[in-house]
Amino acid sequence: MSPLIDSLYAIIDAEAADGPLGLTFQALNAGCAIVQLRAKRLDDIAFLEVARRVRSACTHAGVPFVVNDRADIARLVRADGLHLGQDDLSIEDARRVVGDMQIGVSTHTLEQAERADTEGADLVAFGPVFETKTKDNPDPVVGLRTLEEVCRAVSRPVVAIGGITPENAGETLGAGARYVAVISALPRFLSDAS
Ligand code: 3NM
Repeated sequence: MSPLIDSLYAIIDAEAADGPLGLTFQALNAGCAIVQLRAKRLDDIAFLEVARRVRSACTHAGVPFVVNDRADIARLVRADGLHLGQDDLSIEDARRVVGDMQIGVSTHTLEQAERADTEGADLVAFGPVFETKTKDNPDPVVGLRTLEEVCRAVSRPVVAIGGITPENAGETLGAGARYVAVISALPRFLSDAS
Protein backbone atom coordinates (compact mmCIF):
# COMPACT_ATOMS: atom_id res chain seq x y z
CA MET A 1 0.00 0.00 0.00
CA SER A 2 1.30 3.47 -0.85
CA PRO A 3 2.42 5.41 2.27
CA LEU A 4 0.59 8.43 0.84
CA ILE A 5 -2.72 6.74 1.44
CA ASP A 6 -2.48 7.36 5.20
CA SER A 7 -2.52 11.06 4.43
CA LEU A 8 -5.14 11.00 1.70
CA TYR A 9 -8.18 13.17 2.41
CA ALA A 10 -10.53 12.12 -0.36
CA ILE A 11 -13.05 14.73 -1.48
CA ILE A 12 -15.99 13.15 -3.25
CA ASP A 13 -18.13 15.24 -5.56
CA ALA A 14 -21.75 14.28 -4.86
CA GLU A 15 -22.65 15.55 -8.33
CA ALA A 16 -20.22 13.26 -10.18
CA ALA A 17 -21.86 12.07 -13.40
CA ASP A 18 -21.23 8.40 -12.60
CA GLY A 19 -22.40 8.80 -8.98
CA PRO A 20 -20.34 9.37 -5.84
CA LEU A 21 -20.56 5.90 -4.31
CA GLY A 22 -18.21 4.02 -6.62
CA LEU A 23 -15.38 6.45 -5.94
CA THR A 24 -16.20 6.45 -2.24
CA PHE A 25 -15.88 2.67 -2.03
CA GLN A 26 -12.63 2.77 -3.99
CA ALA A 27 -11.21 5.40 -1.65
CA LEU A 28 -12.30 3.45 1.42
CA ASN A 29 -10.95 0.18 0.07
CA ALA A 30 -7.64 1.85 -0.69
CA GLY A 31 -7.39 2.93 2.96
CA CYS A 32 -7.81 6.70 2.68
CA ALA A 33 -7.70 8.67 5.94
CA ILE A 34 -10.81 10.87 5.62
CA VAL A 35 -13.74 11.16 3.19
CA GLN A 36 -15.44 14.48 2.57
CA LEU A 37 -18.65 14.84 0.56
CA ARG A 38 -19.02 18.05 -1.43
CA ALA A 39 -22.00 19.28 -3.46
CA LYS A 40 -22.27 22.79 -4.80
CA ARG A 41 -25.49 22.45 -6.80
CA LEU A 42 -27.51 19.49 -5.48
CA ASP A 43 -30.83 20.26 -3.84
CA ASP A 44 -31.14 19.48 -0.13
CA ILE A 45 -33.06 16.23 -0.52
CA ALA A 46 -30.56 14.80 -2.98
CA PHE A 47 -27.54 15.92 -0.91
CA LEU A 48 -29.00 14.40 2.24
CA GLU A 49 -29.71 11.12 0.46
CA VAL A 50 -26.15 10.86 -0.89
CA ALA A 51 -24.72 11.94 2.47
CA ARG A 52 -26.61 9.13 4.23
CA ARG A 53 -25.16 6.54 1.85
CA VAL A 54 -21.62 7.82 2.05
CA ARG A 55 -21.94 8.12 5.83
CA SER A 56 -22.96 4.48 6.01
CA ALA A 57 -20.06 3.34 3.80
CA CYS A 58 -17.60 5.31 5.95
CA THR A 59 -19.05 3.87 9.14
CA HIS A 60 -18.55 0.34 7.85
CA ALA A 61 -14.98 1.15 6.84
CA GLY A 62 -14.22 2.97 10.11
CA VAL A 63 -13.15 6.10 8.23
CA PRO A 64 -14.15 9.60 9.38
CA PHE A 65 -16.84 11.22 7.23
CA VAL A 66 -16.95 14.98 6.72
CA VAL A 67 -19.74 17.06 5.15
CA ASN A 68 -18.73 20.18 3.25
CA ASP A 69 -20.48 23.52 3.97
CA ARG A 70 -23.71 22.19 5.45
CA ALA A 71 -23.93 22.08 9.23
CA ASP A 72 -27.55 20.91 9.07
CA ILE A 73 -26.77 17.92 6.88
CA ALA A 74 -23.64 17.10 8.89
CA ARG A 75 -25.78 16.95 12.00
CA LEU A 76 -28.61 14.98 10.37
CA VAL A 77 -26.29 12.22 9.19
CA ARG A 78 -24.17 12.33 12.36
CA ALA A 79 -21.04 13.07 10.37
CA ASP A 80 -17.68 12.99 12.12
CA GLY A 81 -16.82 16.39 10.75
CA LEU A 82 -18.03 19.56 9.09
CA HIS A 83 -15.90 21.56 6.69
CA LEU A 84 -16.45 25.32 6.42
CA GLY A 85 -15.33 27.82 3.80
CA GLN A 86 -14.50 31.46 4.47
CA ASP A 87 -18.06 32.49 3.50
CA ASP A 88 -19.84 29.80 5.51
CA LEU A 89 -21.00 29.88 9.13
CA SER A 90 -18.44 30.97 11.70
CA ILE A 91 -16.95 28.18 13.79
CA GLU A 92 -18.85 29.54 16.78
CA ASP A 93 -22.22 29.43 15.01
CA ALA A 94 -21.50 26.08 13.39
CA ARG A 95 -20.75 24.67 16.87
CA ARG A 96 -24.27 25.63 17.93
CA VAL A 97 -25.55 23.26 15.24
CA VAL A 98 -23.03 20.43 15.29
CA GLY A 99 -21.80 20.49 18.90
CA ASP A 100 -18.37 19.02 19.40
CA MET A 101 -18.08 17.53 15.90
CA GLN A 102 -14.65 18.10 14.30
CA ILE A 103 -14.64 21.32 12.28
CA GLY A 104 -12.27 22.05 9.43
CA VAL A 105 -11.90 25.49 7.85
CA SER A 106 -10.64 26.46 4.39
CA THR A 107 -8.02 29.18 4.52
CA HIS A 108 -6.03 30.91 1.79
CA THR A 109 -3.64 33.23 3.65
CA LEU A 110 -1.44 32.88 6.71
CA GLU A 111 -3.68 35.31 8.53
CA GLN A 112 -6.83 33.28 7.81
CA ALA A 113 -5.06 30.10 8.89
CA GLU A 114 -3.96 31.67 12.18
CA ARG A 115 -7.48 32.98 12.77
CA ALA A 116 -9.07 29.56 12.13
CA ASP A 117 -6.56 28.04 14.55
CA THR A 118 -7.29 30.63 17.23
CA GLU A 119 -11.05 30.32 16.76
CA GLY A 120 -10.94 26.60 17.46
CA ALA A 121 -10.83 24.81 14.10
CA ASP A 122 -9.83 21.17 14.52
CA LEU A 123 -8.26 21.04 11.06
CA VAL A 124 -6.90 23.94 9.04
CA ALA A 125 -7.14 23.50 5.26
CA PHE A 126 -4.76 25.69 3.27
CA GLY A 127 -4.64 26.29 -0.45
CA PRO A 128 -4.64 26.25 -3.32
CA VAL A 129 -1.09 24.95 -2.97
CA PHE A 130 -0.86 24.43 -6.74
CA GLU A 131 -3.00 25.52 -9.65
CA THR A 132 -6.45 23.93 -9.60
CA LYS A 133 -9.08 23.71 -12.30
CA THR A 134 -11.68 22.21 -10.00
CA LYS A 135 -12.74 25.24 -7.99
CA ASP A 136 -14.71 28.13 -9.49
CA ASN A 137 -12.83 31.38 -8.84
CA PRO A 138 -9.96 29.85 -6.86
CA ASP A 139 -7.84 32.03 -4.59
CA PRO A 140 -4.28 32.77 -5.73
CA VAL A 141 -1.89 29.82 -5.57
CA VAL A 142 -0.13 29.85 -2.19
CA GLY A 143 2.78 27.51 -3.00
CA LEU A 144 4.86 25.22 -0.83
CA ARG A 145 6.83 27.96 0.97
CA THR A 146 3.71 29.57 2.40
CA LEU A 147 2.26 26.16 3.19
CA GLU A 148 5.39 25.47 5.22
CA GLU A 149 4.98 28.77 7.04
CA VAL A 150 1.35 27.97 7.86
CA CYS A 151 2.25 24.49 9.09
CA ARG A 152 4.77 26.03 11.47
CA ALA A 153 2.39 28.76 12.61
CA VAL A 154 -0.75 26.79 13.49
CA SER A 155 -1.24 24.28 16.25
CA ARG A 156 -3.79 22.16 14.40
CA PRO A 157 -3.14 19.60 11.66
CA VAL A 158 -3.00 21.21 8.23
CA VAL A 159 -4.81 19.85 5.18
CA ALA A 160 -3.10 20.94 1.96
CA ILE A 161 -5.49 21.38 -0.96
CA GLY A 162 -5.48 22.49 -4.56
CA GLY A 163 -3.76 20.79 -7.48
CA ILE A 164 -2.34 17.95 -5.40
CA THR A 165 -1.23 14.96 -7.48
CA PRO A 166 0.67 11.74 -6.74
CA GLU A 167 3.75 13.55 -8.11
CA ASN A 168 3.64 16.57 -5.77
CA ALA A 169 2.04 14.97 -2.69
CA GLY A 170 5.40 13.94 -1.20
CA GLU A 171 6.81 17.46 -1.18
CA THR A 172 3.48 18.79 0.07
CA LEU A 173 3.58 16.48 3.08
CA GLY A 174 7.26 17.33 3.42
CA ALA A 175 6.22 20.96 3.91
CA GLY A 176 4.43 19.86 7.07
CA ALA A 177 0.87 19.14 5.95
CA ARG A 178 -0.75 16.24 7.76
CA TYR A 179 -3.17 15.47 4.93
CA VAL A 180 -3.45 16.10 1.21
CA ALA A 181 -7.03 16.79 0.07
CA VAL A 182 -7.66 15.72 -3.49
CA ILE A 183 -10.52 15.95 -5.97
CA SER A 184 -9.46 15.67 -9.62
CA ALA A 185 -6.41 13.46 -9.10
CA LEU A 186 -8.22 11.11 -6.71
CA PRO A 187 -8.61 8.27 -9.26
CA ARG A 188 -4.84 8.45 -9.87
CA PHE A 189 -4.04 8.21 -6.15
CA LEU A 190 -6.37 5.23 -5.89
CA SER A 191 -4.92 3.38 -8.86
CA ASP A 192 -1.41 4.01 -7.46
CA ALA A 193 -2.59 2.55 -4.15
CA SER A 194 -3.96 -0.69 -5.60
N1 3NM B 1 -10.63 24.25 -2.19
P1 3NM B 1 -8.27 19.59 -7.03
S1 3NM B 1 -8.77 24.31 -3.90
C1 3NM B 1 -12.24 22.59 -3.07
O1 3NM B 1 -7.90 26.49 -2.02
C2 3NM B 1 -10.99 23.33 -3.15
O2 3NM B 1 -9.37 26.03 -0.51
C3 3NM B 1 -9.47 24.83 -2.46
O3 3NM B 1 -9.47 20.27 -6.25
C4 3NM B 1 -8.86 25.87 -1.60
O4 3NM B 1 -7.71 18.55 -6.13
C5 3NM B 1 -10.05 23.25 -4.16
O5 3NM B 1 -8.95 18.99 -8.23
C6 3NM B 1 -10.13 22.35 -5.33
O6 3NM B 1 -7.30 20.66 -7.41
C7 3NM B 1 -9.29 21.10 -5.14
